[in-house]
Amino acid sequence: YASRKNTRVVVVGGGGTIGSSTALHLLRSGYTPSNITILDTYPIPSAQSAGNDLNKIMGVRGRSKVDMKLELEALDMWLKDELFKLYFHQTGRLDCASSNRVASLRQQYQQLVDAGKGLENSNEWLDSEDAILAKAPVLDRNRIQGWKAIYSRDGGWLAAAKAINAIGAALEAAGVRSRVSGAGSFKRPLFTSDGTMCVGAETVDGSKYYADRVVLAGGAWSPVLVDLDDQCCSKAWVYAHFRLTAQEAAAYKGSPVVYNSDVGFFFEPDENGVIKVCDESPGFTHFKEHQPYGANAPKRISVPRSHAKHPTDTYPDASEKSIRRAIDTYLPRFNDKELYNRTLCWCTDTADAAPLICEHPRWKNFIIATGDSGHCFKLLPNIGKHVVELLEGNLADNLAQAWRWRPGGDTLKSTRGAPAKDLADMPGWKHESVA
Ligand code: FSA
Repeated sequence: YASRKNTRVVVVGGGGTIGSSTALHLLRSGYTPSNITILDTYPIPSAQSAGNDLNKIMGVRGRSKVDMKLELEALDMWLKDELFKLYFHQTGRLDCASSNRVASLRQQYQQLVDAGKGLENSNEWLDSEDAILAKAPVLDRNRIQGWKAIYSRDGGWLAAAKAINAIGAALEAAGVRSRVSGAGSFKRPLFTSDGTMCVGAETVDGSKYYADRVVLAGGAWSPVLVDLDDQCCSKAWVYAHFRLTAQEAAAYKGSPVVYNSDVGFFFEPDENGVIKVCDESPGFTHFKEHQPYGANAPKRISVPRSHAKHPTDTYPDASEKSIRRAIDTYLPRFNDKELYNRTLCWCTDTADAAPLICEHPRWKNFIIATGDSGHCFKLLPNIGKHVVELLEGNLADNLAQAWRWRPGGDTLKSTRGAPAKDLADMPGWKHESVA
């Protein structure tokens, strides 16, 4: 194995969450900056990345042992790492449930307490409306009747695009090579003449980048670029924004992130008084006939359609209803606010909601790093460290096992409440711009 100094790595999707983190950890591990090449259609933070967002949720949920370990490691970095700590707003996080969902929320709380990581110190079970209102006085008592909640003091929100941007600045300052547009858009891997070993990547403008390792961190575009044997199904989730006056915003400053799987979630206003609201849904697919590299014929694939390329697209009429419902539940005094920047945001789901991070089974040195399943932004500070471990052949067994190549299973439903619906059946979102 060549030394870190001499190993060349191409990161496809280097402008997004997993890709930028990978490039950062290559740099921090002593790889020579000019031997690291990040390719992306857009400059970092890539306008097509789900991470290119006002905010994302931070919290330790610990659904599995592996998740718990990664989330705790990430938390430590969000709190202490000089590059990341500016972007963590530790407002706390409220995970709420009512009626038939209370039992599973209670179980989630017990799991946190039983993990043996001291999480009983940062998590609190809130058994009444009063207890919930004490943590989030901005909520309306009439709208939270019968709710219970977990309050996590170590949760909050992440200034997502700003954090990726900070990685981009660090990469650029160090001299990491970056290519965008046609020169940054992946077309295919390059191989040795026997076709078994990847030696680089070609982009749509015909440029060829030779490397010892190629990492495909294409997010929701990964299954479009390379045949992943149906292990990832890309889906869109939705959000919208509205603006508060300075006076209105003051009361919401420091409010925890409030989440309820029947409703959605919202964040405290940013420094400009902007609140982002999300509904919760199983996501929307966008199936098309498409032939990713490595497939021997076209197949049905959910192909993202980005807001960056289609800025006049919004979201389905049904989403307007569910976003309005979330506002009415959480922020009823703002029911009449005008919404703007209604957007589809693309992630890619695996069947079991664990990422897909492994070497391609037939293409040596071609590494897949995708399948975030909507839960990886919180791992921005550390996910790339483990991609580098994989590159170097020393990824921990439990991570390698969770992230292995594993065809089969239902990616359309994944671990969500229902299978995704297709955007073809959801009117209202598609708006062709008039040039
Ligand atoms: O702490 C978390 O993992 C938040 S997930 C946030 C979310 O919006 C999901 O609720 C949604 O279903 C989708 O996966 C995108 O991410």
